[in-house]
Amino acid sequence: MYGNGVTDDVDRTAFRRAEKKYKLYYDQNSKKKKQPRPVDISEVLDFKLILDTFNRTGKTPNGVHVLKGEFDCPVLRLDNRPGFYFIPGALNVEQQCQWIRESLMSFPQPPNRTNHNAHYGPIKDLFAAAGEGKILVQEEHSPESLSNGQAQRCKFCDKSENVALKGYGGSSIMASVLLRKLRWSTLGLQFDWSKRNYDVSLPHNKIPDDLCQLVKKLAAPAMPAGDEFKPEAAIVNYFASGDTLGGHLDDMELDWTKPIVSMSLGCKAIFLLGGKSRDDEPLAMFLRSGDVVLMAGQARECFHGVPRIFTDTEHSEIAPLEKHFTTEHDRCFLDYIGTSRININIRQVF
Ligand SMILES: O=C(O)CCC(=O)C(=O)O
Repeated sequence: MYGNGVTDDVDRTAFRRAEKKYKLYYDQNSKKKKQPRPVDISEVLDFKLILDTFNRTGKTPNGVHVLKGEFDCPVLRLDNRPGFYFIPGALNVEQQCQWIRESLMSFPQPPNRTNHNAHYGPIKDLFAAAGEGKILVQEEHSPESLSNGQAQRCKFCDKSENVALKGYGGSSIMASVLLRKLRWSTLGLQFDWSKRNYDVSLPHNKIPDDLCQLVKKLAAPAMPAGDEFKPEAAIVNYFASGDTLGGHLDDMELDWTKPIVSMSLGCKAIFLLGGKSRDDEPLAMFLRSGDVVLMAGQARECFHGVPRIFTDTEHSEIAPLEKHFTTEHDRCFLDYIGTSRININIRQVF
């Protein structure tokens, strides 16, 4: 799904054309300054607006329904995408802040793996090290690198200390650079991207209890009657400006009647929900901080992806987070999320 996630031929499929339509491109103006190319969002579904209108008038667009009363928040569903549910603003701002903190401080901690593992081995305390201006030093010929198959052994150093350590033949990189390049971390059962499967032999911690409790509740509208969701694995996606997630299916879980529970945090994004073929015209919709999407049953067979996040202040819609991350200690979270998006998607694997 990452890297070469978009495998179809350029522009051949409806999904690929939609990705290109919404992707961030830059134009150069006469003063040779890069400007984001304007994007046509007139066809992007806005479930927040649909819900606001429903609350005022009792009306929804054709094919959109609001399930109200049965769950903690109103849940929207679409006639033409059975198994897909959208819960606008399912997480309040305190919950959003909590999961942003966790996504940055604890979720990337070993034994959870991140995209950096393959190159640098396990990295502890990346977010704190980035805030302290530390440098990650790779020791290329350490005994560990030979015995456990990791490419390198890494540790953080203060900048001054690093000058001396570099002399031993390692290379170094700012922790802040690695933080900006953090693309995913995995919780619970660890997903092996190279084999596109869960590797149950890898050491892992259970999904934290408070996340499990929350997700069980959120999953309820998409669950088979009388059944309870079991959160066993999660993938946390980190998006910086210009990052995209190519069209893909999540098909490595055993029972597709169980939903994937997908929580959005930070900057607003466009999500594409296609059909069973990349040739099916995808629906584009906005995802804002606090929105939750459920994909179960037939929706599990639908291609989906994220072609765009909006990091500019006019469109990112993170003002509620700015009001909450106010203390000196919280400044670092706001600095990150002000130009980033985090997605936590939780799965029942078996
Ligand atoms: O970022 C999102 O909202 C979608 C994430 C997703 O599709 C995935 O990780 O499989």
